Amino acid sequence: MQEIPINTLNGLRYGPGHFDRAAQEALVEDIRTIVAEAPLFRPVMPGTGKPFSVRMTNCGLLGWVADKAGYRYQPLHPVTGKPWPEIPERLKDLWRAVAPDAPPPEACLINFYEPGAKLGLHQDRDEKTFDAPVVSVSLGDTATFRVGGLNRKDPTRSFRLQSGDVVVLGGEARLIFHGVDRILKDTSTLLKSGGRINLTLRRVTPA
Ligand code: MD3
Ligand code: FE
Repeated sequence: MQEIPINTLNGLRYGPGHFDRAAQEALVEDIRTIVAEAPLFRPVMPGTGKPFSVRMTNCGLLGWVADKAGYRYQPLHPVTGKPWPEIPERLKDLWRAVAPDAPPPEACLINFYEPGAKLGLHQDRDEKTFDAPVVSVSLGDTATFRVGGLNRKDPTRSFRLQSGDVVVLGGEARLIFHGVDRILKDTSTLLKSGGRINLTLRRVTPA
């Protein structure tokens, strides 16, 4: 894992190709099982009700949801009313490897990007603790991903995230603004119908 300084902030670590093709295929199988139990849903912006271009689901004790009422973590799927499926063992292994000092992850948000989907610049601040890092895994088509600073107007840089890449956002970088500008079509053969999956493992409550 290489440390990438963001202006002067420490805590963004990048592991290009962390998962090889076989491990990526195994992760996709894990995700298919989860999605069969906890179907993808399309969140809407609180207040305006504008739909996200990204569809989502979760695994873990808690899942992140967005609806007209707000953004929050909750223990039940918003459509089925069932608990989220468990976090797959190979993702718990990843967390232990890259965040050995953090308590176990409570949530894994699964984002599914069709070509054309994007995620505007935002901070991840719905958690009740920012002590643990956010750990991200990219699968499928390459994304151009943007990271800024702690203020929305800070300068941003963009990176490409490829299938199998892992990013760890901790320390001073935990609250930086970030987003996904675009998905580069036909850049991976991992997902039969194309698109991109991003997994983010999160600790939500203090240990
Ligand atoms: C966390 N996902 O789900 S992950 C999100 O590629 C989200 O789907 C993006 O942002 C995606 O909230 C990016 C990698 C990432 C990058 C910067 C971060 C996660 C981060 C900065 C702070 C916290
Ligand atoms: Fe985010």
